[in-house]
Amino acid sequence: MNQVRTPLRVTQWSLNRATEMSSSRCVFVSIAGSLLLTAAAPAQSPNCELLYVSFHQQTSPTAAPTATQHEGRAFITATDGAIFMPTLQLPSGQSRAFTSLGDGRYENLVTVSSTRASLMSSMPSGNYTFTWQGGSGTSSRVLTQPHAAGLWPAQVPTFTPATYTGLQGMDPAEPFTLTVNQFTPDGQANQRIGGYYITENNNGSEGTLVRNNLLLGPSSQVTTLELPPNALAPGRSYLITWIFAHDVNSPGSPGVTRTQFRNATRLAFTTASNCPGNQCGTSDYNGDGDAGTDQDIEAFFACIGGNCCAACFCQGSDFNGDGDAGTDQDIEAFFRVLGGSGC
Ligand SMILES: [Ca+2]
Ligand SMILES: [Ca+2]
Repeated sequence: MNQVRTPLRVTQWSLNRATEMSSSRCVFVSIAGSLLLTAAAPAQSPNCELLYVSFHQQTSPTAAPTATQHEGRAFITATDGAIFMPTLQLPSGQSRAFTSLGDGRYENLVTVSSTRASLMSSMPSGNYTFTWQGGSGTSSRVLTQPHAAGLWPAQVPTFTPATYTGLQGMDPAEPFTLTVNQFTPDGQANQRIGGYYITENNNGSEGTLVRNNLLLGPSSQVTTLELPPNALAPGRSYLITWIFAHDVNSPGSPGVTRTQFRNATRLAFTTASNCPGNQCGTSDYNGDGDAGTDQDIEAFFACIGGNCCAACFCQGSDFNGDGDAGTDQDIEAFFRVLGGSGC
């Protein structure tokens, strides 16, 4: 199975980079670098990409996901040497600066739109010129995006009723089978992406990436993927996003100079808690495997203060399990257990 490499960073967009890393490099054109400079320091060949995404939210086992937002972004990613001060020129002639994401990636959020039509209007077909400074001076590459209306997947990912219902309160200690509708890629697409990723749910926004199972090529058409046991933590809220995407290489550009059109459907769920609620804590309060350390004591008092770490005792500061949190009795029980006694 041709599985996309797990990204190092958390964001939705880093997943895009993960797909880039599996492809070959793009061609480049040196503009200002002299022959001497070019010979002394080969020009870089960063990846240049446009990403169009229609986000959908699924809030019912049976109703179709509804579009929530449409975004257009551009990325330039160093592959073989540092690049500096990259800029993007839109088909309109407008110039945009990129923002560094670290580790060689630069991003420009071109537009956020309420409809797909306005997205395509703000980020239309045409020539996008990526320019950067590097070892050979100033270089640039033109990405031609020929699809005025986009080359969107015909289907929007939709979790089956059983998957939607089963995810709510699922037991993370057990494997879980995720199933979505069929994805039939357009024949014009050079490459497809399907599959899912899961992040923590920060009040509806994507938090830390906890699992990435995006697939390239023919594998992208699978409609069932398994979430293995213990990939998630109990009693936590997550966002799962399934993606159907077309990757389209720019005509005449043999490498990573390409455009991706993506339908993404997001679903919020909370795993079942396995916290007993009425038990005594242990001397490894912070759950790092070491019992009775200074860190355990600090974590316990931080939790009493309202800041309980994710791996800490699941009852929080109700150490003695009597239902009252952070009392003198909890503190006394904590130090008794730390001293090797019972609660
Ligand atoms: Ca510990
Ligand atoms: Ca208590």
